[in-house]
Parts: sequence; structure tokens; C-alpha cells
Amino acid sequence: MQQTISKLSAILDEAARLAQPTIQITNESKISLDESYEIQAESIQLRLARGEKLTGLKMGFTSKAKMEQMGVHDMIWGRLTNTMCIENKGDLLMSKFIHPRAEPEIAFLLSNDITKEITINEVESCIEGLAPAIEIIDSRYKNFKFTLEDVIADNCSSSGYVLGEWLSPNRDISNIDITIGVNGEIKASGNSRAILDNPFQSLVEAVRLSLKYGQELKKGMIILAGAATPAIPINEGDTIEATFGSLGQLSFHAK
Ligand code: OOG
Ligand code: MG
Repeated sequence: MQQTISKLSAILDEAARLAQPTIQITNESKISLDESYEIQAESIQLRLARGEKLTGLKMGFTSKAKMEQMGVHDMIWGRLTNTMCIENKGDLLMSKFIHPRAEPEIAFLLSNDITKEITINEVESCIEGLAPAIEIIDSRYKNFKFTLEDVIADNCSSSGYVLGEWLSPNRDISNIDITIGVNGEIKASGNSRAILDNPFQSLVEAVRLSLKYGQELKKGMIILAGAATPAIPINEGDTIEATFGSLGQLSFHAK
């Protein structure tokens, strides 16, 4: 199996690097959930070996809107690296992506290393900031189609993130209206409540899952809580903007 894991992680890494879609890995190999996380870990390791730095984690399928859009029914997590970061109001280069989509998220900045499970009441003491964010997802699979095992192995489709301004964490974020739009027209809207009733719960789950899979959570890491709305397609020339009520807004331009 180790050989298969290495082979599949190299295929997914190359698909991301060359922005060339690949067939679903579960078409050819039977893979367990744990093996799909091993493939993800190994393919990220290839990026780190090329000099990229791990900057945090992303949670996925923490809202019903996303699970329904993608036909998948379990929470997942992936990894973020420094090269995925796109500046607020900055440019996204379409040539680096296959069929990118954007989704509005909330980001947390860890204030210390986390080594044991936490409750929702402990979240505020584990973060030094929270920010409105947009995740860019770009499945490496043809037609954005995958099983749960496929998408986990593919780093949960993660391929970019934009962060708005960091805000102090001691605030209630369980009822924030969220929109995402293109060139001034709203394409999807939702509420932060859709993320596990309270996006803070997503950090609780991120801690649980990272401990389970042996991924360290370090001070300064960013955690994306998962999208509250379905993802919207990004086309060349688009300016994508997301708004988060009292948390503010952020945008990027695709060229
Ligand atoms: C998988 C990633 C899901 C989220 O926020 O729910 C995700 C996908 O939809 O391709 O990032
Ligand atoms: Mg997401």
C-alpha cells in the first residue's frame, strides 16, 4: 500500500503543480479514509520539500450548503501553505488553476500551540484574532467530481486563501450574514450559523481531527472554518467580493 500512497500523492501533487486535472484516484484503487489522509500528508510533504511552509489548516463540509452542493456527508480537513495565500484586493492568476471556485469563510489565528482537545468555551483563549476570509478551491479531479476519499487525498480541494483584516476574537460570530458576489452582483448568501451553529465549533473539530491524525497545531497557524454558502465559479476578469456584516469584507481579482 505504501507504494500506492506514494504514487497517488505524486499524481495529485503534479496535477496541482501543472494545473492539469486528473482522474479520480478511487476509480483505480480502493482507499480507506485513513489512507486518503496519508496520501494528503505525503503530497503536502512534496510541497514542503520544495520549500513551501505550512501556514495552517482548513476545515471542509462544516455546513449543510456545502455538503449538499458536493454530495458528501462528513467533515474533512486539509492543509494550507504560504504559496496559497493571495493578498486582500490582490490578483489571482487563472493560469495556476484548473477550474477554481471561491467560498466565504472565517479564519482564526492561533495564539498558542494546542496539544489537547478544547471545548467551544475555550476557543477565544486559543486565538489571537479572527478575520473574514475567502477560500479558493480547485479540485484536481476532472469536472470537480469526487468521493470523500478522493477529496481528502486531494487536500480537500484547497488551493488558495485570502484573509481580510484581523479582528479581536472576543466577539459573538454565531449570527453573521455572509455574501459572496462577482463584479458587484451577489451570487450566494448565507449566515455564519450554517457553520456547525457557530464557527467557533469548527475550531473545536479542527483540534480534535488534527490530534487524531497527528498534525501539530502551532501558534501563528491559520484555521479556516469552512464555507457557509456553496462555492461560486471564478472566471478571468472577475472581481470576487465577500461581505461579513460587522466583520467587514474582502476581495480579489482574477486575471
Ligand atoms: C471540498 C472542500 C470543502 C468547505 O469549506 O466546505 C470546503 C470541495 O467542495 O471541493 O472547503
Ligand atoms: Mg472551504
